[in-house]
Amino acid sequence: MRPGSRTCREILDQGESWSATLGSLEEQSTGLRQLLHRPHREATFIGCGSTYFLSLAASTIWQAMTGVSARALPSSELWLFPELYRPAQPSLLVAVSRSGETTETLRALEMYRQQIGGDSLAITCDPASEMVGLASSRLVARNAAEESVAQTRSFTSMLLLAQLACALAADREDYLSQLNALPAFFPSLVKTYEPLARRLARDERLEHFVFLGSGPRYGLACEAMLKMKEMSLSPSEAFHFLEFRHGPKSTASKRTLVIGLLSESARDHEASVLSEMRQLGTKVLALAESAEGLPADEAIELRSGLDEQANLALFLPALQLLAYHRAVHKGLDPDRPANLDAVVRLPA
Ligand code: F1P
Repeated sequence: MRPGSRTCREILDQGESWSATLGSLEEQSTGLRQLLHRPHREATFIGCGSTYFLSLAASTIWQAMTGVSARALPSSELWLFPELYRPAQPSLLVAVSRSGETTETLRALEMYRQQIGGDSLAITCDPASEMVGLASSRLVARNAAEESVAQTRSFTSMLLLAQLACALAADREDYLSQLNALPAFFPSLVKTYEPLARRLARDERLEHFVFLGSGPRYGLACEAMLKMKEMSLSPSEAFHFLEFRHGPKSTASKRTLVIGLLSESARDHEASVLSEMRQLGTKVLALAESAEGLPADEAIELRSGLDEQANLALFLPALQLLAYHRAVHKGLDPDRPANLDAVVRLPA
């Protein structure tokens, strides 16, 4: 089997996972609406690695949609330091895990049930996982689990589930229909930008990758950074857009590719960071609804016309392909990242 062939297929099949997952909401939402409509004072999203980054993105959307205070934590923080993170009651815990078997997430959920006692929702790809048995309710992504270690289609499909939960909690039919529009944009996005991802991945002048995002796009920037690290073992970092000026820019050089995931509402402020980085000699790849007027060497235009809180999943496929092609170009096998297991299970 060609190195990386599984990962490549999983990235390219992603649109089908989105359609299947979105299409399953009706059947999955019985009972869930009731749970999500309870008057929670706080929501806490937890996960590990990719699913922690997903939690970062989802918690900002939750707060914006519902007006209920929401935050994201690595599962280990909630498990090991419950007194530091005790949520206001009544509260909702949203545990996100592809496998539903990661020890830290299971321990955090158990601790939450025993010591805090609020509602909980599991978002996963595995309906038979231990996490599903521990939570009060569940949302399961369809056709989204991977054979590969690195999360690609599972990440975006579980992100969609978290966004669907936000729409249900806030009774936002308009947001639901925007989410349902996403799969239609996938094929042309991948077709148009796969060659760009491959070309940039093969550019040997580039050896440092910096991913920038604000709001929910910060979580996506972190996830894109993790893909680059896991698959291609390349030095990569993620920052909130404007934070990059506060120290990290000292590492910027002509060997750096700055990848900006632009919002609509803070676009001008974010663009000025990109412009500054170009002046420092970095190469800039901008991802935005439209690239018109952006200071970028290369651009990926989403052209979805969707709200900036709805179009999130569209930012990731090209960046997953960038990491995949970089790995293959370096002679690595993205299906088998170095030193990694698909699930981290800690001894009892
Ligand atoms: C979380 C995770 C993955 C990562 C790694 C180990 O798994 O951190 O994001 O790629 O291989 O596990 P899960 O709890 O979402 O199953």
